[in-house]
Amino acid sequence: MKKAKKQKHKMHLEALKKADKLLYSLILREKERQMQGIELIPSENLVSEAVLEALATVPTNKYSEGYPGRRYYGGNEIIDKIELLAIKRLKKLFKAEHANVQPLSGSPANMAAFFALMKPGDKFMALRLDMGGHLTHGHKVNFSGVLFKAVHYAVDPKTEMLDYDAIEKLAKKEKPAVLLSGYTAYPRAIDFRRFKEIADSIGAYSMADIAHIAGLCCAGVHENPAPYFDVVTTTTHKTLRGPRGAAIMCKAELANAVDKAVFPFLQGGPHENVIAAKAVAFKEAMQPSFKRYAKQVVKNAKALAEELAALGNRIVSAGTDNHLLLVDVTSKGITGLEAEKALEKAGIYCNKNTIPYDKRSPWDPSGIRLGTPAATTRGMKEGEMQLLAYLINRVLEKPHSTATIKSVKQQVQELCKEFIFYA
Ligand code: DSN
Repeated sequence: MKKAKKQKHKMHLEALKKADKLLYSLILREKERQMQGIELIPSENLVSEAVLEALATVPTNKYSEGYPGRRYYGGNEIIDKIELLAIKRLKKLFKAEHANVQPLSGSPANMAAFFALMKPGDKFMALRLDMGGHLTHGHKVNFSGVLFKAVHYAVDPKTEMLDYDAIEKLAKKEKPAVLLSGYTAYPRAIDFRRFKEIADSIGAYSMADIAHIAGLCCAGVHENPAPYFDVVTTTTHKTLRGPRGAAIMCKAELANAVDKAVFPFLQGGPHENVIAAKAVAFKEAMQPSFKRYAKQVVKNAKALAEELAALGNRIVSAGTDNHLLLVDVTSKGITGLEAEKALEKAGIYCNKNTIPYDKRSPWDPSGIRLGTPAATTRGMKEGEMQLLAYLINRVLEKPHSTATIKSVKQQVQELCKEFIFYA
């Protein structure tokens, strides 16, 4: 296999090493775990040294409740410039009319978006959690299912893909205030234009949660709903490859409602060091190298899915169009939990996941979810994905064999040595 160029990003921890040896050693161990294993959890990625540096800077010291030019504290002249820069870059990146970069994470971003568009008790429509939706898309244990009335659509039982005609029929019957698209474990392209048409036909707000695919959307690898949807929420740390956090984009006429829902309704002081790091990541995502990265993420996911299928694994929906795939591991006679644990021992990280119409429980479902954003950031390509598929398959076939796990772990570590990202 052709060796890829090594990429090395540094972590600057000299003061921490002196001040707190225990914490320093734990952080170092976590870095080693990340470098000596393969991260295939599709919602994770590896940020650049520039993003790491921005995170560890003095805006963390500042209170800045409010928005640029309208703060409840003095001393925000420079902070305003940082936040305005992040907003400007995010709007440009996604061709959005308005952006709020303060949401601390994906769940509060969705909560703020819902409260900008609905009152408690109002109805919205989204995909079921066990078919790829998210907890905040109306699950009964989550605020979204407790405070609002959620109606769920499903994927087609045969194709395991969205059935837009069925969604339209349900939307016309239920007349939700918000039609939500965008998912957390759906491996196929989303027809956002069709969702917008359906929402318009019933006078509903169109909302997309593009947390997983944001990096693909802004790079033009996936349809970007931000220019024409009413509201789009995203996290910043998945395919977008920024710091942990989130953002909301919306039409200009909803700007006030969205901003008010983030602050003062939901959040207090924004984390301005994280907003600075978001601004760095947005700039990185504008570069031609990021477009190449996003294309490679998808090529890698396809290569991984195809090779796993060739080795006899059932891939949900028979493939992938984005950065993730779902493997029905019951096709190998094991469960999702067993697969996750065995792969973890071999240094391959993924998460157990339900598959559509799963007969098993979410705690030990039938599938695993694999994704390529982090491995692609390390520089891996289709050849490495084929090798990974072979290694994953070996573990899935003998999840209880110590010898197999040991041998796979050795091969994983050999591979990782060629793709060190953090020095
Ligand atoms: N936890 C994220 C994921 O793994 O998809 C969603 O919130």
